Amino acid sequence: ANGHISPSPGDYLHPPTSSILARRTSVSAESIAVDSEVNEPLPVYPKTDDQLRRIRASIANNFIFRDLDEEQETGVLNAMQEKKVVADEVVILQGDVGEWFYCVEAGLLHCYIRPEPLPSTWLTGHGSWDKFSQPEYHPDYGKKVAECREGSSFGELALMYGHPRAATVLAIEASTLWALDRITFRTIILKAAHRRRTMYEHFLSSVPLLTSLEPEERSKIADALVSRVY
Ligand code: 1OR
Repeated sequence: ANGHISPSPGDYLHPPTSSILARRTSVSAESIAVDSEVNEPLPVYPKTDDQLRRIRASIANNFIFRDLDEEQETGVLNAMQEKKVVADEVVILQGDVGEWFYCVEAGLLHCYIRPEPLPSTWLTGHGSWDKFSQPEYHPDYGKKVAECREGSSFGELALMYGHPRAATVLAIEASTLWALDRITFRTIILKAAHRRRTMYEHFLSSVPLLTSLEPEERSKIADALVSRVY
C-alpha cells in the first residue's frame, strides 16, 4: 500500500519460456516485481471525447484489459498516446529494448521472428535458407508468426520480462495505434493481472478436484478463468 513492498525472491522476472510464448493469452507474468515502480508519476495526455471513444472500442475485447477497475482504466487511458504508422514501418525491432506496449485501433501488422544468432548463410544469401524467400518469410525479419489487427495488441513480452523484443512487428497497412509506456503498463496492467492470478490460484487450491495439479498447472487454469455472475 505504501509503495515500498519488498518483493519476495519468487516475485522477480523469469525469462519467457516457450510455454509462455505459446500461451500469449496471459499477462500475469509468472512472477514480476509488480510493486517496484509504483512511485513513478504516471503520464497524463489529455484526450478528446472522440479519442477516448476510439481507445475504449480498441480495448473492449482485449483480455489484457479485463482486470482493470474504473480508476485503473482511467490511468491507462490517460497515459496512452496516439501513434500513426505508415505501411512498411517497423514498429518494433526484434532484439531492441522494450519501451512501449501497443493496441491496434485500425490497420494490419505482422510479427516476424528470425533466428538469433543469424546463420551465416542468411547473411550471404546462399545455402539452405531458401525457405526464407517463401511468402511467410520476410527476407530481413524472418518467419511470420502472428498478425495484429483492429482490437489486438502487441509488445507486452519485453515489458513483462525485461527481455529484448522477441519479434519484429511491421506495419503491412497504414495503421493507427495507441502506445502505452512501460511504467504505466507495469504499474497498472501487470499489477492488476498479478492480483487476479493470486486470487484465483488461492481459490483454485481449495477446489478438491484440482488438488492433484501442480501449482504451475493451477496457474494456467487461473489465467483461463472467466468470471460469470448469476
Ligand atoms: P515483445 O515485447 O517481445 C515483439 O515485442 C512482440 O511481438 C511481442 O512482444 C509480442 O507482443 C508479439 N513470439 C513472440 N512474440 C510474439 C509472438 C510470438 N507473436 C506475437 N508476438 N509467437 C511465438 C512464436 C514461437 C507467436 C505466438 C502466436
